[in-house]
Amino acid sequence: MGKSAFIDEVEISARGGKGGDGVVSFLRERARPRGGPDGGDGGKGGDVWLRASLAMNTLLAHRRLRDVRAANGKHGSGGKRTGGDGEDVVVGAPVGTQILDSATGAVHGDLLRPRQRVLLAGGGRGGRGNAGFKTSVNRAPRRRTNGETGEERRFKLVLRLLANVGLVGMPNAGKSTLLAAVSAARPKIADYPFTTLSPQLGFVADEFGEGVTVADLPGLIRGAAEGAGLGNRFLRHISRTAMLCFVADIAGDPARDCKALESELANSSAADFGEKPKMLALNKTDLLPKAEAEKRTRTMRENFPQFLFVRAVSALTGAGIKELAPLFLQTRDMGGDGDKTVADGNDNGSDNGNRYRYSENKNAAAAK
Ligand SMILES: Nc1nc2c(ncn2[C@@H]2O[C@H](COP(=O)(O)OP(=O)(O)OP(=O)(O)O)[C@@H](O)[C@H]2O)c(=O)[nH]1
Ligand SMILES: [Mg+2]
Repeated sequence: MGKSAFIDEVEISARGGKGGDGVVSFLRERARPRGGPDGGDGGKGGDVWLRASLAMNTLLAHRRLRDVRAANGKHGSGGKRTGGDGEDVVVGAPVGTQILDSATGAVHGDLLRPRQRVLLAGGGRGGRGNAGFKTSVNRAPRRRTNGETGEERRFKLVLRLLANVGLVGMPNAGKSTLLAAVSAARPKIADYPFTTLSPQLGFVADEFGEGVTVADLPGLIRGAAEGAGLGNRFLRHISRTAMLCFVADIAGDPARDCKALESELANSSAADFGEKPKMLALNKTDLLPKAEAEKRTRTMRENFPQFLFVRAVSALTGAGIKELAPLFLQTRDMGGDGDKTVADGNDNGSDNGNRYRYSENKNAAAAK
């Protein structure tokens, strides 16, 4: 998917249908010349809904929508017939879409689970026909009311992908290769920086086919938080992950890379990444002699106690990758918004605090 196809912010306006009018009508039959009022009520105007779909991962299609209108209700008719309701319009949107009121910026809704629906604009109520105004003192009312207009509102839709784990790293660190190695996802991989132009999702499954989603982001560079490169624009897509996995080239300067990544996250306005659990995958071990790779891994573990886990892997050869998957799967039990991730179908909504089944790094809790 090219950069242009990944749209994660759009404005749309939604208008509910107008309610149908009530009508004035009197029963006229040869046998019953004064049959009384029988004007029916108008039908309700249709609603406009947004509905979460797993099949979408961009708001591209919504750019062309702009104005979404539901159908008007039908007018009532004689014989006390109520007009039909206007049809609802249901617009699909990716899971993770936030709905903000354009005028106030307030959060109107958040699509967190597949098939969840949020009402954007309600249809107007139908008017009342004169049949409904009949009383003991007024047996032939000529009163009726018009249908109400539907709600009209403007929203900003903002996509924040929901994933359990977010991969962050410098360009070329091997994030996409890692995603391909742990999941069935087939992101573009190439030997130049900024191969990945938009977030990609992969699914890591356990032996029962249940699992977690992993988001692969475009590479971050120094100054990303200030808007340099592509990374900054996409940081919000990992703002709701349960855990971040830093990916660094072990054959390069992983300590420098990790520090740079941390400062970019610290300066980002997308979220408070300081609070987020982090782990580190030292990638490309195949480029170093085994002893050297082990030594560097130890050093990194000592110097970066904030990482819950430090693992040496080779996304290319697959070394160490099997051991990575369980660490990713662990995030199912972690607190935070990651719990709300239901792309894996694990929608139990449980929230039993922030806990890790285990952490190899005793200092991790204390260090930040
Ligand atoms: N030797 C070796 N090369 C690797 C490994 N993992 C990835 N590479 C190579 O590194 C290059 C970059 O890999 P990508 O997966 O595209 O890196 P990325 O971090 O996704 O890069 P961007 O999307 O540009 O940020 C490719 O040529 C990969 O084949 C590894 O474990 N060992
Ligand atoms: Mg990539």
